[in-house]
Amino acid sequence: MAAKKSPEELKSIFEKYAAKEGDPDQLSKEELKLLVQAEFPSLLKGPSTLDDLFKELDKNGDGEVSFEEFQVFVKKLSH
Ligand SMILES: [Ca+2]
Ligand SMILES: [Ca+2]
Repeated sequence: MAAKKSPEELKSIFEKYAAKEGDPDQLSKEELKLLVQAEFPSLLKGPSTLDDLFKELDKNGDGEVSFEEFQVFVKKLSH
């Protein structure tokens, strides 16, 4: 498991990747992929794919992950 990150670190990670393209407050699937590959590669070693993760996080189905939706991911990390 990756070293635990503080809420502040997670927020700055979210902002860094969300700002790469399109809406700077929303993570696209591509941005989520870059974020997970760079910061949490261990999450992609299990059976769940990035598609599964993205679907799980994008609760309102608008094709992007808001910081609020990202909290589910944060909770996953703390388990
Ligand atoms: Ca974005
Ligand atoms: Ca969404």
